[in-house]
Amino acid sequence: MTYGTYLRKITDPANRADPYPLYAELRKTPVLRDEGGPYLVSTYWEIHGLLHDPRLSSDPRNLDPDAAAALAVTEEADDPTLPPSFLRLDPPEHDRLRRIATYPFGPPHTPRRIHDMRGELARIVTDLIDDFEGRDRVDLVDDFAYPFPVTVICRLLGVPRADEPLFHAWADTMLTSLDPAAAEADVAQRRRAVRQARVELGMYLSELIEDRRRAPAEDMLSSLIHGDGPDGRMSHAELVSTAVLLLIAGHETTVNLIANGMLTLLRHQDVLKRLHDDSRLAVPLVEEVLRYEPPVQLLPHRTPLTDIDIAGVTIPKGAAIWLVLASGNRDPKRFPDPDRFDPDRKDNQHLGFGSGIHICYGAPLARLEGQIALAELARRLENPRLLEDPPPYRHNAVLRGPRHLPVGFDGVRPAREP
Ligand code: PIM
Repeated sequence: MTYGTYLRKITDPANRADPYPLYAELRKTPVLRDEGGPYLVSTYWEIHGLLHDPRLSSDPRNLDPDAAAALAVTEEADDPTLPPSFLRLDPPEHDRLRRIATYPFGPPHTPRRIHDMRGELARIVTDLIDDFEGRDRVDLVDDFAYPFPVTVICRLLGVPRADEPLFHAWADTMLTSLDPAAAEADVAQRRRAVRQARVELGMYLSELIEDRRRAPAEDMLSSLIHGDGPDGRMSHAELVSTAVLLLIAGHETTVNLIANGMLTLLRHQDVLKRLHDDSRLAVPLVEEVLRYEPPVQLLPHRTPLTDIDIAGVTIPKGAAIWLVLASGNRDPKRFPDPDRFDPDRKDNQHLGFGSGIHICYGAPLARLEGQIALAELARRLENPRLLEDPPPYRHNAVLRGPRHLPVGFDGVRPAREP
């Protein structure tokens, strides 16, 4: 598969800080065949329709060989040691695994799991901001937006926080499979690296799962191993794949939600001031950040199980489809004045968490993490300001966010009494 002009532009680092004019151009052709490459879908209702269409598969094994050839992600599908995670499976396998993973994570079986973490999340945030005292500038990515969700997902799953340097390196390598530019560079070499990283992370988590089998603890891995619902238990290999997914997803996306959120607030000081005065604004604000600057910009490698007619185009079975969520979020046919950042927006049914059966499993946790993080930063930092605008961005065009976010401030207000 080749990448056409548009994918080249989307992945061009020069467009990373502001890809939105490019998306506006894309929307002139809602379903666009990118010069022999993937079909790019960029308008809200077309993306929404496809996300709810059972003819669209998330399993890369359904891509025709041409479309699959350039995708390092097919490593996950080909890996003989580990089955694909539910992110890359269709019903009924997807539904069974996601349901089992939901028992220890949320309603109806564990309705208070995330709610009960509120105090713990607030303490982690307080400690990180306390460490800013005596400084007049920080990197909000390295000093806050990254360590916060990592600490949370480690505690939730039961992964030792001290092992972060180890799994961070594997996670980074695996995420290059989502980077269209990287996938084009040296496909064979990249596939090997991605497969190797996934195998090593899998072996690491497999050992941890064996430990918990012998000695259960109060964490999600233990619940997944020992819990028994109407769907039964996962096999050991399914458990490992699920743990790989949750660990990576839980720590590589919320960092961008928090960093994109702070960047947007620092560019809209009136909204920052409102949040400082009333932390309840954090709830609609996080939804607007998810619309305006979504951490997952596009969903690559979906494919039709049969020819699909949409917006006057026939997308053939097996073709690669890329759903540009961030473009749908700026579609004026769905959101009035879409390029305006407006936390008071009504009817904000954004695509930041996707939609349909694959809608973000971690959304309740991501929302709470985003709300607490942004509210506390707004409350405690005195006169915060951007030191670099735009900040330097990560290479990845799919999981988009600043690599660093240098912020200056005049002081740190005291923490709230616990
Ligand atoms: N990661 C965490 N939530 C969603 C993701 C994701 C979605 C699509 C591609 C890559 C990662």
